[in-house]
Amino acid sequence: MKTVLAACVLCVLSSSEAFAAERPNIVVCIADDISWDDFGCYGSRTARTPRIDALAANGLRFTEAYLTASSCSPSRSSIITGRYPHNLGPAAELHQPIAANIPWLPTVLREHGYYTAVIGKNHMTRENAKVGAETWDLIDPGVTPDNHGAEAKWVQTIEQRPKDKPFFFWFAAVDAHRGWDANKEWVESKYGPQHRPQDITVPSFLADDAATREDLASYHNEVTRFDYFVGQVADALAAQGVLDNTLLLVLADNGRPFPRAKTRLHDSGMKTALVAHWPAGIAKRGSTSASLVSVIDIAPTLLELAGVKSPPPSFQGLSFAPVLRDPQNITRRHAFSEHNWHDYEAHGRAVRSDGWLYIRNARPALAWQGPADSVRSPAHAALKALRDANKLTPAQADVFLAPRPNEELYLTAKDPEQLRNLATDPAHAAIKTRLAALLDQWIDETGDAVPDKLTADTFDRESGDPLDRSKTNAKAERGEFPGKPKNAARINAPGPQ
Ligand SMILES: [Ca+2]
Repeated sequence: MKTVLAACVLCVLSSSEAFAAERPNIVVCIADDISWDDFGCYGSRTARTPRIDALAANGLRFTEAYLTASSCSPSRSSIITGRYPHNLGPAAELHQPIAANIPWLPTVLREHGYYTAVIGKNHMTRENAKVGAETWDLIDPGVTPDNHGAEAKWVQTIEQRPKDKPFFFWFAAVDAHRGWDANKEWVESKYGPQHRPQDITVPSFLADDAATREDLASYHNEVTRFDYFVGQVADALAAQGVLDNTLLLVLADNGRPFPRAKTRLHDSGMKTALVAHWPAGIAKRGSTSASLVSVIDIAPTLLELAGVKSPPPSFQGLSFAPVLRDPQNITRRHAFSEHNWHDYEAHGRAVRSDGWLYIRNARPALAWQGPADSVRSPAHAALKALRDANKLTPAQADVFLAPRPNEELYLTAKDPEQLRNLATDPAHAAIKTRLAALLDQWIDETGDAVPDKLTADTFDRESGDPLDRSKTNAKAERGEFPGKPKNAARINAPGPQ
């Protein structure tokens, strides 16, 4: 009798209606290719992001949040499963699917009564299976004739949702991925004036010329359009009276699509803005947290807040819910990131700890010139012109550097662009040894490896053009992905945290 009674109570408690009033709704607004410091609330002097700045001013802004990959689909796949890229199966590499055995965050939330939708860029696939209604109630690419940023259907998704369930929305913009469609689709009455090339702050590793400034201005237009639609989401939630108990997260999947940012392990590629807005759940509004966060922590946080008592053991991250309750709380000490194949062969690993960044490169003979879309950009062409005229500064020359150092070590607070490699400085040998040991421990415990035959370049390094397509079938030419030798898709150990 007791068992039956307990089962009934459990049944009532776990019904969606019972929890709908208490469990938060969750909206993740994820931008495409925006570096952390290209938001006003992260100190940009160029970007116009008033709506995200306002969310930060009324919510919580994380100052030490890091991606696990500065590469679109590996980064998104990592967030949605709460796992490191090399623990995803083929998805460690760009455009490749997540191993079939791995549970996804929205599937678990859906099983616990949430209505789930992905609207916009959906760059997450599953091996040998179509991702369908077991994961998402609604899948929509979100593009409309006058909005190729994939943001125009976010508000209608909020309005048309079933009202008897908490919801999890993954609103994924294509802004600010190249090409620059925001310029053509600009609506001044909504987004304000377009950014002017003369007002841009140019990062030190880019060329400061007219073409680069124009390239950056177009990029910032896309950042501002993303900001506008994040604001629309907040307004729609408020209009429906659900803004108070909705956790709204704003972040990006990787750094800006310019040289020395996207695909890099350095902060320009791997650090992300992370703004949390949730009036009912964030104790100190307008605060910042210096707690280290890895984006694999997002899924465990959301599962905890959704009241999922026994989540599948596959999630490797660490909930940062304690930080939402008190921004002084520190949940994570170390954060790890990867650089795997993305148009070009690569294998780099990084650990951040105590304000230090340590990078190890298993393919030091190869330049880290950025992904093919960046190599084809006006900003990259401007650097090539300086290179050919022997006029590169050391910061700019890093884009073409080959061979690269096997190891890099930076004190990021004192060297925000990571231009001064301390890896061979005897004064910092002890910290390097400590970080190298942490990285070794993580590699060992999570089953990372450096296969002999990694996937090779599929684009020309100088021009960014695809290599001879007549020979391929890109699939037939794929090498071994880094988790394969140790079957890391089956390993759940999180490594050092
Ligand atoms: Ca991206």
